[in-house]
Formats: sequence, C-alpha cells, structure tokens
Amino acid sequence: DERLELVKRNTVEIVTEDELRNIFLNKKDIRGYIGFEPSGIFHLGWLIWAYKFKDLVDAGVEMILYAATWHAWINDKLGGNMDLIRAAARHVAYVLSAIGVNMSRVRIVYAEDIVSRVSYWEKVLRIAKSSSLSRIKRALTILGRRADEAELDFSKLIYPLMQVADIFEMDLDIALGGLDQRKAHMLARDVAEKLGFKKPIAIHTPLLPSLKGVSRMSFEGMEIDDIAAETKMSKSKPEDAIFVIDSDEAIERKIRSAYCPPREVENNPIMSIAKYIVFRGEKKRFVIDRKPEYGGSIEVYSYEELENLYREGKIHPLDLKNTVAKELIKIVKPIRDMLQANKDLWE
Ligand code: F2Y
Repeated sequence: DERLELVKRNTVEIVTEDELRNIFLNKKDIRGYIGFEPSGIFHLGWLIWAYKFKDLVDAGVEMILYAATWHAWINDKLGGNMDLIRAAARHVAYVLSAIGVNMSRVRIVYAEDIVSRVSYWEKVLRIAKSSSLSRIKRALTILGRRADEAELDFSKLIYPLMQVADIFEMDLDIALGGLDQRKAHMLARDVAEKLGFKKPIAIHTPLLPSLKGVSRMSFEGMEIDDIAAETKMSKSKPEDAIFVIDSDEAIERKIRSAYCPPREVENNPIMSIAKYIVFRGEKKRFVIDRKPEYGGSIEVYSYEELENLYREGKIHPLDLKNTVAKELIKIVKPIRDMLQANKDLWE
C-alpha cells in the first residue's frame, strides 16, 4: 500500500505496523493527532514531526493538531501566560501551512476545548487508578525535562495522565510524536483495553540531536526514548538549536560551530540534519562544491550515497557543513518569510 509506505518513511518505530496496515485496509475514517506544547519558536527538531504530519494528512488520515496549552502551563512554559501560549500555538499552525500541509483538512483543537468536559477528568482519574506511581514518574520523560526537574511540583505528575486522557477523549486511532513521547503512548496502549478505549497506534519520529552532539556521558542501561530525550535539540539551548526564523547568517554560524566528527555518521548532528531534514528519505540533488585542488565538486542523490562517502572520509566536515547549511537555508527561508508576512497574527 502506497499510503503505508508514505507513513512509514523516516519513522523510528510504529507500534505496531500490523495494526497500521490493518486500519489502512479496513477502516474508512482514520483519526490521528499530534500534540505539542505551544512555547516559543519552532525549531528544526519539530520539523521532523511536521513533515510526518504532512505525510499522514496526504495519506488521507484525519489529523488533529492539538495545542496542549494547559500542559504548557503545567510545564512552566512562557511563564504560564495563557495569551502567550495561545499565540505560540498559532505560530505552529503557520509553520505547518508553510511546509505545505493542507490545513483545510486539519482540525486544530485546543486543550481548553476538552478539559472543559467532566468526561475528560473522569478519564484522567480512571487512568490514574490503573497506573502505578512509579510508572507515571518514569513517564515524565514526555515533559522534555531533566529527571531532577520533572518533579518540581505535583502538577507535573498529572500531565502524563492528561496526555493519555487526550488520546482517549479524542477517540484516536493514531498518536504521532517524537520518540520522547513513547512513554505516554505505551501507557495509553497498556490501559486502553482495560478501560474500554481504543488502543492507539503509535508512530514515533526520530529526535534531532543538539548541535553540540553528545558528551561523553554514559547512557548505559537507559531506554532509547530517555537517551533521545536527553540529547535532543531543544529551544532551551538556543545556540545548539536552529529555529525557523533564524537568518541565513545565523544558520551558517550555528552549523559552522556544530559538532561534526570526520568519518562518523552516528552522533553527528550535521549528518542527522542531512538525513532527516534535507533528504527525508527522498531522492534529491545534493552538491558538495569543492575547488578542483580539493578534488572538485561531488554530487549525490540520496542520503545513503552521502553517508557512504562521508564514512570513507571522502567528504571533509567543513564541505559537508557548507552544503547542509545551503540546503537548510532553502528549506527555512519560505517558512521564515511566511511567518514574517503574518507576524501580527502570532507574535
Ligand atoms: O512535546 C511534548 O512535550 C508533549 N508532551 C506535548 C503534548 C503532546 C500531546 F499529544 C502534551 C499532550 F498532553 C498531548 O496530548
């Protein structure tokens, strides 16, 4: 099935693929969502799920864009100012339309729309009664904070219950998210049957690593989603992230100072950007401009070709950086321009 291939590309995991194939075959109206905490400027890491959101819309899934405004409040975003939080949600909708998401087929839901129902809070409590405290604590990864910050106050323990209740309240077939959202989705799957709700299929996209790369920290014994959450690009470190409003110069500067070990493709944020943002599993022309004395220009047409050459040491990190910056600017510019043109509506 063509739709299945579209939805599968550039994901880290689908839980489960059989279930996904099955609903594509047998269900007419498939409902999915992604939720986000509106909390500031969109960065490259978010573009990965944004492109996947587009794929799902294009595959005919009825997608909800869920602005988790109350969750952003719990998570101390934008000082808990709900007007700012709602403005940040509009900003996200503009970015999605700028990358070509057909917004006429997307429903935007605000947390306010569903937390106003008694049935929602009943679900929160029913989920709580089916979950151990230790499991909820482990699920705090989904707040995107360091473990020691995640329990700053008690409201943060309510958050995972709300995220699972969101899924049940909106009666979703598919929950899309970055790999760091895995614990919420697995909890939802585990309690769904017992509580008589639909068991959501989870689609997880990769997380972009911070431009600084990974320090020599030990990740032994940690789960993949916890590691990914720990090393991801996030807006809390603006110099280690690239934002969709960054100027060409800012993008070039950040890429130039990013970690980019020669011949190494794992733990290389520049290669990750090439893979997940520039190529996205598609074929395209990617030209590494080099002076003849440095071997002349190289053209590749897929990420795999680039990866092989880089591993073999045939591309210097600086040349890779220059091309990735150039390609990235092509992607960011239309988004930046669109946001600029609608500035009064979201800022
Ligand atoms: O990106 C994040 O930190 C998510 N935990 C935000 C989020 C997404 C949802 F889909 C919160 C929610 F409650 C959601 O239902």
